[in-house]
Amino acid sequence: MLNLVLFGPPGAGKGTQSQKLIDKYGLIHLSTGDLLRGEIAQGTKLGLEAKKLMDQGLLVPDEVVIGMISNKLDANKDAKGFIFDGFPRTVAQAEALDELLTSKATAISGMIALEVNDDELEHRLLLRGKDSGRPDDANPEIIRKRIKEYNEKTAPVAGFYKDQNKFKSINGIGSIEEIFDAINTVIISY
Ligand code: B4P
Repeated sequence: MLNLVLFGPPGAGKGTQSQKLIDKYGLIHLSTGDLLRGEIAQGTKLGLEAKKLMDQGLLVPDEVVIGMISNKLDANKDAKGFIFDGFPRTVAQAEALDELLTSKATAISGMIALEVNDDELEHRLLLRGKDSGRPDDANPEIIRKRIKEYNEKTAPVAGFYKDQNKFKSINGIGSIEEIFDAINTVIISY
């Protein structure tokens, strides 16, 4: 099974590259951001709670996203593999993911981190915010809050996978095809 964690700050290109990887490898895409936005669109209690945090650029509680991922893994028992996009975002989430996968007799193949500087991230997110309708992309202050949240809570997740010799970092600046080629080079090495 190919189980890939696509990692990087908000706007690094995780969602963009995930779409291309699904097409190429037939993997199931598990984006906690998309799952949360789905809950918001349906107006569920979970969605209403998550929206308050997401609109401020804050992470939603670990137990909420771990529960969503657990349900999706159970619902896709015959999958060839998974792309985890935007998850795990804390070390507690990474530990929970390892336990969930071990219970299904599988494991993470590797984490691929997209490196992009803060100015470029802000530029990309503001550009997307012009027509995405995402409140968290529309405002420079909220974007900076998301990047701060990433540096404080999410960046340490890289260490978790480095300790397991599963971490590879690539340049996330360049054309979408150039970055996709670099990701594929890493996948071939698994
Ligand atoms: P996400 O939906 O994961 O959003 P994101 O970090 O902004 O990344 P995304 O994948 O959408 O953007 P991409 O880089 O592809 O999270 C949103 C919120 O949900 C979080 O702030 C948090 O509140 C909550 N949340 C989600 N998961 C959570 C978790 N596990 N725990 C707790 N809370 C959680 O693309 C950005 C833009 O760049 C696009 O417009 C794209 O077109 C452009 N782009 C991509 N590649 C490019 C390139 N090479 N060159 C130029 N532009 C490029």
